[in-house]
Amino acid sequence: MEKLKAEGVIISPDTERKQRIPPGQHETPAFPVLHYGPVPQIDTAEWTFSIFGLVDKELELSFEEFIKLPQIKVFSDIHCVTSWSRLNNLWEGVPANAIQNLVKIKPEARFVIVHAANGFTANIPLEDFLQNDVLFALKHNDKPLTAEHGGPVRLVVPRLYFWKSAKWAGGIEFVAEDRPGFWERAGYHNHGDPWKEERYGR
Ligand SMILES: Nc1nc2c(c(=O)[nH]1)N[C@H]1C(S)=C(S)[C@@H](COP(=O)(O)O)O[C@H]1N2
Ligand SMILES: [Mo]
Repeated sequence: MEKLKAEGVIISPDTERKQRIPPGQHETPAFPVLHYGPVPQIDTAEWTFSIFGLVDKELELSFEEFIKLPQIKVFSDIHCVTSWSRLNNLWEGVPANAIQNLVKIKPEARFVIVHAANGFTANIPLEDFLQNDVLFALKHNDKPLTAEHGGPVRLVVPRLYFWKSAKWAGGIEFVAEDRPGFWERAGYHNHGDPWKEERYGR
């Protein structure tokens, strides 16, 4: 951990808890693959990232433009609501809060809707989205994200259950009123804090 810090890696605060496994979870060394529907095969030449909704000027970036943005490394734990936790993940990609340097987010914006392949969405309070350990990951443990795990680009929100970490991300929308996403409409909790066991229901 000290070595990572010295290298400038952002340490997600939950990894520094004495007890790292939240209530009702168990640790697994595996990296299960979990999502609804087929794995989309995304050609980076065609991939775009859209920033829209409550911003001063909507923006669309190509993959080439996206990977030129400043990048960070984040060390975090994964907590899936189905009860597995995978510790010690190193992610690399574009910090979510860097979006603020690209567009001006209007003061009415209170939630972020992450848009992903096949119409998948996840809703996240703006405050949670702008934490310094949230990123659009391009790499996991020093290797490009595989398609199964959400490549080329997935969101990672370390402090919430992993269903908020939308794979195959293609854009974000800023909204004033909350709009429950795919798993939230299917009965998952609207917020999803693993330390409060916000698993199902509101
Ligand atoms: N686009 C998309 N992203 C998604 C999902 C999904 O169904 N579609 N499922 C979520 C859920 S429930 C989990 S547990 C994690 C699993 O990520 P992994 O397959 O890399 O372990 O992805 C999340 N992101
Ligand atoms: Mo999940």
